[in-house]
Amino acid sequence: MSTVNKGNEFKSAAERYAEVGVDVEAALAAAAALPLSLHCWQGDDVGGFERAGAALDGGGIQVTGNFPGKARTVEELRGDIDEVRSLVPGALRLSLHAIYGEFGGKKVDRNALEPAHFAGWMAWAGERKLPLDFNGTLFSHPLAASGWTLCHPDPAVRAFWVEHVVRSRRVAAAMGAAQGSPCVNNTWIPDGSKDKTAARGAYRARLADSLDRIYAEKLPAGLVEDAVEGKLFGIGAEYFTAGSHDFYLGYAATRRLFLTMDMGHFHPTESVADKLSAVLPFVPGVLLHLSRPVRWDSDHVLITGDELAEVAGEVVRSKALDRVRLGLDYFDASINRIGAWAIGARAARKAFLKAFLEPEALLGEAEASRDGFARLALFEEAQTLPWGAVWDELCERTGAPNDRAFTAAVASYAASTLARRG
Ligand code: RNT
Ligand code: ZN
Repeated sequence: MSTVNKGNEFKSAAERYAEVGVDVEAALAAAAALPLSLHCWQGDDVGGFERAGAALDGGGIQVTGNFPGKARTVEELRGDIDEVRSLVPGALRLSLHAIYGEFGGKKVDRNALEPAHFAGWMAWAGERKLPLDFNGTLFSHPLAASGWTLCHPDPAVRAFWVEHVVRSRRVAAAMGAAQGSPCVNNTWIPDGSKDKTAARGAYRARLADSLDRIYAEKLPAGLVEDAVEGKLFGIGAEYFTAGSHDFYLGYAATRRLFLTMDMGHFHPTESVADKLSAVLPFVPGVLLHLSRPVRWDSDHVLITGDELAEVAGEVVRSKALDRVRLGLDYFDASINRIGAWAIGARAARKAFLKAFLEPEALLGEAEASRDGFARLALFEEAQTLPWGAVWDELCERTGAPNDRAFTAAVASYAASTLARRG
């Protein structure tokens, strides 16, 4: 680990930040305490454990690459998650998909999901004080192969998926009860049509009806935060996606649900950062899926950049941290999966650290005095303030590797563990 100027760099960074009225210690504490929900599905390319060798199939999302070392069992995936946890500073949660249940070698269909299938996960996570979040899985299944689930014209198929999400909510409630704090239960469906449809309204009416059936079950208070995730389009659903952002904004606002906004689910020039303050007054909360679209919803590994910085900045400025949940959502099988997972989570943590280091008071003054030049100059100054030294300090204090040591740590796990996998 590089020790050049260590200590001094942080000290001078803290002094530099003090000049612009920023308390570095407060920013470090806030950034470390902010929970990021790791997505289990980066570990095995959205495969899950319904059967050996299960793979992502359909749903308009894709994983590309076949880098060796993928987790094949729940034990391997848990080992990988522990490794990622050691590489990422600050508070973490873990988001599971329904297909990651432990089904004991039996075929358990999605409409037969039980909290018992997640008892192993709950025990494992409980030992680590790692709160769980949950997602029903409405893809990679014969009854989703047509591209329709909750909107399917056949009432029997709709009922199957309604039952799946009802049961997913019960699993989430069991997690919430076990961990003593709410489990976010996110629902995303792939439903859409490749080409023109004359029945947009009918599909969406069925979606609203299916969702109403799902949320008709009142769960005990404080266990679950229900979230719905819209989308612009998916592969094979380019023309029409039933669960669009507009649909779910209206649905979440009227049914009092969390609205999920995934950074890859909008037109390229739309800004999730901008949407945050537009939707927060009207929904109980927001779940953000932190991701990186490259030309489309490609779920590239999250890295430091303007879009992530703007989202983190707006989350912090919103003063609504109690109503914003942060989830990661990217999957890349073309590079070391552990490295990919951890780069993204570290980038998210960095972005929030930088946001907590924003010269908030000075910006507020410039804003209040309507001094547009001073405001712009401050934003510009913030770009080159020495936040890298504060990031190194966060890593140091939490026992996570700094960026220099990070690559070697990933390589060491690849050599000791991943290389043994077929
Ligand atoms: C798909 C959504 C959804 C999924 C995960 C696997 O476009 O972003 O969140 O990525 O549920
Ligand atoms: Zn998402």
